[in-house]
Amino acid sequence: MTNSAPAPTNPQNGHPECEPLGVAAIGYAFMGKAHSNAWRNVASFFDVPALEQKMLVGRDPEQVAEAAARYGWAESATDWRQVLERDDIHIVDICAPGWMHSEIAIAALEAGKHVLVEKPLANTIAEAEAMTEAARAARARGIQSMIGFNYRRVPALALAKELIAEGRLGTVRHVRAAYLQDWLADAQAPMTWRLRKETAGSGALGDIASHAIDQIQYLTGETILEASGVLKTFVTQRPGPDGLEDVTVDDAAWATFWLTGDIGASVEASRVATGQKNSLQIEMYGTDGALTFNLESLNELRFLDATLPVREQGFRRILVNEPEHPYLEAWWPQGHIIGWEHTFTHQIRDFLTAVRNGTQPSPSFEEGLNVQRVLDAVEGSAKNNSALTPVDHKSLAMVEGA
Ligand code: SOE
Repeated sequence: MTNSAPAPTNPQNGHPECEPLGVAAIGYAFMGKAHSNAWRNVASFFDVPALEQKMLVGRDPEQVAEAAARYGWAESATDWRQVLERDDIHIVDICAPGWMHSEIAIAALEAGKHVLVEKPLANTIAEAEAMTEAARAARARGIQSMIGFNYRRVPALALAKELIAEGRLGTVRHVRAAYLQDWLADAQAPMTWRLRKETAGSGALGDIASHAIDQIQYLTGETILEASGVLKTFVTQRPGPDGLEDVTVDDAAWATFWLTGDIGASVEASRVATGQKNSLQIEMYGTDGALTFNLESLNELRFLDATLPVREQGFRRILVNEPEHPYLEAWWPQGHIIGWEHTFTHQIRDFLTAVRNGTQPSPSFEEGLNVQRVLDAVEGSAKNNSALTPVDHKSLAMVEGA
């Protein structure tokens, strides 16, 4: 920042927000790498507060040091508590496995750090509730928090949200979503933390159905009230470092939902869907139109306008790559498409904008807790022979409290 530029003021706590904002990330594997790339690039494309990548934290000292050097972090550490002691670190980005989210997030918020955390919010409802309470208390002190449902930042899905909000689908009645991967189709695929309940919370349900559930509620603006579900573990043991280990989470999940607004929805999630690599499919059907999307062609949205004469109707492919589409003015000339990693850059752009303006970024921890409650209802239903199960929102104020 130049000396002449005024430091941005945080209207909620009245203190000038320090610039550059110091950032630390916890975790350097898949998500840590994706987030690091976004922290490194965001200021090259978007107007965001000045930031510095201060510290990357991970368990293995050599690997985290190597990752820090490669991903542009000034320092590395093996204990996340070091981050809390640093006055020059203002933002903590939690990319560690789910079982670590609540302890780190609550401690960071209490230490006055803004927090971004990967989805799902936590492994249990109790943890997610404690995080949400901590986020509320911190918000009152001008400290912001956000959960990383990055697919909200796919331009085609952000456009879908705009079209639905403008009423181009009329009354939405029916939603279908599927999130299909195949990295566990091979029974010899090794054990990882993602396959243990104590570290991951659940399997395909929390890891990928959570994205579909978030999208259904985000796109429609409605809330899931009831769920019924089935969970299945097809490969019950997998090779670990010390021999075969029990898999304690689901390989696949099926759920049907009923939402406010009288919308019916279904979600399928699988990590054993042979041939499907990372296919998040969403279909929405309304009285006046329909939309379809597939993450494997993420620059495209298909839209059918049912208000046209029937003989002219048909799904149109919109190449969502024009400067007037969400986020795209910042990137390349039209038609020079973007990819999956850009969603994380958009997410950090939105998070930093909210931090600068002293406003609550979305999705909030309340929204993360809401998804957690839906996941919990699906698990409860699956244990109870797919019985229709109310989503225990406690009160809808909890959902709307962001
Ligand atoms: C990140 O958004 C994420 O949800 C990962 O955590 C999943 O494992 C991935 O496969 C989909 O994206």
